[in-house]
Amino acid sequence: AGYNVIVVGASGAVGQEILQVLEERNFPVGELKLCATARSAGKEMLFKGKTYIVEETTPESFDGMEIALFAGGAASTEFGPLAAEKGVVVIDNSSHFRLDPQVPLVVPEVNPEDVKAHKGIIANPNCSTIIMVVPLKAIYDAAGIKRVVVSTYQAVSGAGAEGIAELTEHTRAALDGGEVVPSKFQYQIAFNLIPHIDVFQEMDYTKEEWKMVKETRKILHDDNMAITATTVRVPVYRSHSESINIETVRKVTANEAKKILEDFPGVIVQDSPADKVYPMPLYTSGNDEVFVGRIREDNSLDKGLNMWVVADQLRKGAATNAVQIAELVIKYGCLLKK
Ligand code: 2RA
Repeated sequence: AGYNVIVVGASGAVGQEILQVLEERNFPVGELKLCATARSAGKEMLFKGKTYIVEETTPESFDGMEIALFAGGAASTEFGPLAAEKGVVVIDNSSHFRLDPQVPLVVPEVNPEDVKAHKGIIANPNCSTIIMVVPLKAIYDAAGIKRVVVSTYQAVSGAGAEGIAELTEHTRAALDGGEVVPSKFQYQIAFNLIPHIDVFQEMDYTKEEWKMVKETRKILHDDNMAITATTVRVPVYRSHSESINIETVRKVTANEAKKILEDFPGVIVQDSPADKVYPMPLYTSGNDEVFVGRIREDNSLDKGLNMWVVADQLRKGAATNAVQIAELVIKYGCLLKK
């Protein structure tokens, strides 16, 4: 029994994490197919103790499949619509379809019902958006939100396995006095911060910053919410951190906010300054929750909150969120093939 699942982009950092999460959550997998570009075809990968050979993705790869998990990248554009036409429900981690009105953009703790409106493709939001919108939803429901100001401190895993490797290489070279050769990043990432993720667009904001603005409004169904973002690459391996300032409609004290967040699914509050308790990316990696700390009232606003949010970019930021969406597709019975 189970559902026939194809993972596209299986050999990359997100793809590997998707396999691990499918196994950990005991997702009801019937037949499993692992696909990637020709460059990765032939690689062996383990799932539930069984070895699978990665195949090159072709249109025929989707025959007989029911759910497709796309790790992201160009494959989504090339094969996503084709898979959906074949009756496969596509859960796509690329940015390509996220703002398409026909495509639900879903974080299961935030807007699960949107899954039901899918027409074959469901988009996984950008990692930095997912991490922000989980705690944001808790505050939004309790007190309404007028404006959000967010600054991110994004791990190198956001640039995939090569990004992870580059941090190691640059750090070693910097310490050994060797030559640092930037390739995934614009400059040396070791001992540095780079305020440039993706490409620059209108108003000299990057595409990463506009993603946080536009995706959050779509997920919360609130086009009036004022949001501004600054996204920065930092020398951290796997978890993204975000400093979030929120202007609320109704006043919320820090203690009220802490309680609201503690009660929200998918959030873990780590907030005890006297005991030096607050989330840090070195310790949140490998988890699926969004960790929140440094919860304070904004001293400069009548109705404002500050919080520090950290979560694993490869898991809740990508793989786990995608698998949770697949679980909703089954829960709501909205597969395409009956
Ligand atoms: C990054 N959010 O962090 C982008 C894509 N994962 O690089």
